[in-house]
Amino acid sequence: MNFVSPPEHQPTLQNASSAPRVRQVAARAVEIPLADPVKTSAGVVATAPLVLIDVTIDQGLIGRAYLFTYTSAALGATRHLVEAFGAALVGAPLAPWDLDRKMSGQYRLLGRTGLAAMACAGLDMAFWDAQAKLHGQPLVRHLGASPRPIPAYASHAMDGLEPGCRRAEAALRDGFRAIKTKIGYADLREERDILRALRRTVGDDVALMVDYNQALDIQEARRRWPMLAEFRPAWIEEPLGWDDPEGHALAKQGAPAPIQIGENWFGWRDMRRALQLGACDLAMPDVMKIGGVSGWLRAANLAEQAGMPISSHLFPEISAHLLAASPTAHWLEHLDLAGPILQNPARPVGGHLSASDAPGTGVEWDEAAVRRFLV
Ligand code: SMN
Ligand code: MG
Repeated sequence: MNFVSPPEHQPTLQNASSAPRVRQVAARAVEIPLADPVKTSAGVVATAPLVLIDVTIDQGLIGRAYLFTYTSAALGATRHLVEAFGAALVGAPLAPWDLDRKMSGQYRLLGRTGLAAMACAGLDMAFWDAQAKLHGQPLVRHLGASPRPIPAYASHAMDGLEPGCRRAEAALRDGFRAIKTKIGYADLREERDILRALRRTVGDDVALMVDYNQALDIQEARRRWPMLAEFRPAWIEEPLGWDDPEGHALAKQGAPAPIQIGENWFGWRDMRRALQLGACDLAMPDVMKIGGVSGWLRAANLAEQAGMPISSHLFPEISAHLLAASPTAHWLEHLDLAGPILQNPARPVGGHLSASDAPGTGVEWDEAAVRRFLV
């Protein structure tokens, strides 16, 4: 498929001289113990290391966003990059598309990937938050869409048989009609028994997504496909390495369910390459790694060109805005990492999450809680 590269959006129409300017960028590091550690085939994520970003523009208005660094080992470096990259933008007009292009140019030699990409994306999300607040609009309305309930799934982990079934029962009681479990157990029979118990627990009408977190190679994937068919998964997520679109295209042949990837795409070009290679049936960019709001909008454009459903990865607060503005919106992942330090944590109702109708993204810190978790 020949994709038309998403337009490098024209500079915002507002006259740069009239636009408020970026005055200060602050980044704080917190680490929040998780009530439910995220057990994956790649290890256990027991805490949420987050970088909290505050971008102050003229008139004292503050744009906010957070980044999730997966491991505390990456927390300090990411916080430093946000502050260093932010300092280089002080004095620039608040125009998110222009600032996105500026960051891409400034760090072209470094390479906008990895922690550098994450830092740029965090600033981008904060710029868009500030821009929407400046216009007194929720981000979704600032993007030209209306808030609406987005179907959300409860994102669970490699919880084992009994704990996994108990979590699934609790999610059903909370109104979810879709649940993701992480798999990649060493023993295929153990994996089969756990999925059998989960499917029996949730019944046939609840969507059951499975996430291998890159655990398999192509031979093992083909070995597990017949077993998986029994459980009719809604999707099979990241069976192979995130950076193996060719392998995913092979694994997709004969797979018993749609292949879902995207959380590890750094920027829209990774996504375009995967789609051109036929690597997946579904796309789930991570708003941080794909490049913030600017990156997401490019990704949503690519998904629409390909007629591919697009789902979110983490970051439920901002994702509820972005999916409502995405033509092929699919599922919102509900896995609450930042809730303990937010004034208004994302709380799905009846298995759906609507964007906050407060100006911006609705991300506002609970400062007393932030102080408790500061690193
Ligand atoms: C995931 C989420 C959070 C931490 C590690 C892994 C996962 C997902 O890949 O899709 O939720
Ligand atoms: Mg995943």
